[in-house]
Amino acid sequence: DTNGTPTSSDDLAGYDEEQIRLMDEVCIVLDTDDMPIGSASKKACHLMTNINQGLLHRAFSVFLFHPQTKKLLLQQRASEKITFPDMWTNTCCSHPLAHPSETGHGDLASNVEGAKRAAQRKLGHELGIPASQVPPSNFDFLARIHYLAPSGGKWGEHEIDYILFIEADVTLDINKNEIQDTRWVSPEELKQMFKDVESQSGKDKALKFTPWFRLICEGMLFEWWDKLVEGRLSEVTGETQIRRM
Ligand code: DMA
Ligand code: MN
Repeated sequence: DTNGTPTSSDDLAGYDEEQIRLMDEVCIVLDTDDMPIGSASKKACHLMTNINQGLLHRAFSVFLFHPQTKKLLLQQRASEKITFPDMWTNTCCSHPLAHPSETGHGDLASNVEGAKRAAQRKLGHELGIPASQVPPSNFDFLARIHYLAPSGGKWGEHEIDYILFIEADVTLDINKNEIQDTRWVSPEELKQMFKDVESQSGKDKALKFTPWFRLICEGMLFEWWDKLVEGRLSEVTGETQIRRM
């Protein structure tokens, strides 16, 4: 690993082989102002021992809406995922890689361009969406959130997350190593899902939705979704300050 971020060879014992391989991806390490200060493996970035030392990396979260119905596409993460397995979440999340095409040059506009390219790449990898259906120029950048969330004991997230919206008519070919289920929801249907989770007794409520999706839903999602439905999304895009959540 770069940046002297320690990992141990047995951290990944027992996990899915393909998900172990993906832990070698190289993430962009940030200061708290979202300035790149280095790079480190996905594995190093998601170990709580490193996060507790302040290690922070860049991520993106895509919210994909159907152009006619304005429904949002949700996914349920595969059991194979090392972090936050089996949880329901927004359409697609991952990390812009520490490569020239996805890192940007330190200014927000070029960072956003890198995040959009990463989003197009991962919509292909996770959901099988052809790149031509989600060109980078069709995404809208809403805002950045800085949050920290543990996933069980050893693993967790500590990210500055670029939130991207896109309306697209898509064909899906689900990668079962990443995703076990998908669902298109209206705002009312999503609110009902949250209620259903809360009324379940004897189950661990906190384990049903990913923490970042919860934060975005509790914060801004429904307001932004209304704007999208009204055709007025441009009123809320391009936020420059980082939201600390
Ligand atoms: C990481 O998502 C990004 C956020 C915003 C949590 P992920 O765990 O789905 O990443 P990947 O698909 O690369 O494993
Ligand atoms: Mn992450």
